[in-house]
Amino acid sequence: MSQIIQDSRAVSMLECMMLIRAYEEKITALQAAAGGAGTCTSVGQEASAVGVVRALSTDDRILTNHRSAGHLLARGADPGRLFAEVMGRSTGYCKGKSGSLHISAKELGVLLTSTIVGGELSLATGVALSMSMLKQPGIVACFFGDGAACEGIFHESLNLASVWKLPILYVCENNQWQAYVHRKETMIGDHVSAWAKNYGMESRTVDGNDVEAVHAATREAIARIHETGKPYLLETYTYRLRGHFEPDDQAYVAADELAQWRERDPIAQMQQKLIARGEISPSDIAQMEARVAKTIAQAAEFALNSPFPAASELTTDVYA
Ligand SMILES: Cc1ncc(C[n+]2csc(CCOP(=O)(O)OP(=O)(O)O)c2C)c(N)n1
Repeated sequence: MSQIIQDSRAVSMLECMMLIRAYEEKITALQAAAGGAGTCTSVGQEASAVGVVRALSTDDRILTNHRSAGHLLARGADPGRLFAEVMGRSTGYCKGKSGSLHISAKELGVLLTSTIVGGELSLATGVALSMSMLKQPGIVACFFGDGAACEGIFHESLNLASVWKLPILYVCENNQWQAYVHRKETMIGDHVSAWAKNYGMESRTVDGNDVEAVHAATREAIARIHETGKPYLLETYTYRLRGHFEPDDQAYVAADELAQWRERDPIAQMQQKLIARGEISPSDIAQMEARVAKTIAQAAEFALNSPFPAASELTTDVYA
């Protein structure tokens, strides 16, 4: 049963990050074994997903991009239904018709996953406009990458959101990569947050590999949105540890840069931090790992045993 999770205790956030990592490692392994095309993973970005999503309320809406598994799982998505969706099974969130790139889960308030880079930016702005006009509670959280921020749609969306004073949290996950191109080749400066000023918008960059820092910054950002009635841009500075789209040997990635960011793996960092603070022990981590492994194994089993949609379903639930 899917449910929105709002537990922001450090240990719970760590276990959620571990679940996301295990989910993505399993889906890439299953796809590699089947020899099929893979997904865009968010390995390395788990702290950003969990830190932000666990700060949202049940009224808030989420729109995201092609690297969405972390956002969905942090929101409480059922990993079995997620596996099923990516494997094209009828028990998936969209009856197996969206794959990993277009999942929506209305019951979780996740309205859209967009593989049109930047597409979520204008749609999220539209959703916030509608919520504002209908006087609905809550805000919109919109996740996008540094590549999307380099597109015109980012600037148009921020401009209008500021002019219209929309309740929206733009979350730029600056993972340094734009498909196979390093952001330094396409982006001026290091931080997307600096651009928000031009649109009269408050913004901040936070260490995207520190889940507690992301969580605290998100809570502050949301408080500012409620206080000012205006949008806010939060940049989580992080790194994409796997390739753009599986399979991907990352041959184009500088080995020393990758090694440096692997040293800052958000999950290992959080485990060490909580052990140092005496909040958990190595044996607690082993138990968490076992729990997560069991959940993921059962979820994959559920999906693998689920049927594909019938051919007669081909044109139902599809809009074009
Ligand atoms: C409008 C559009 N242009 C190009 C692509 C091809 N494409 C898919 S992902 C991607 C890179 C996106 O980079 P970023 O927004 O930083 O997100 P990240 O993949 O790093 O999470 C590109 C160019 C696309 N899907 N849509």
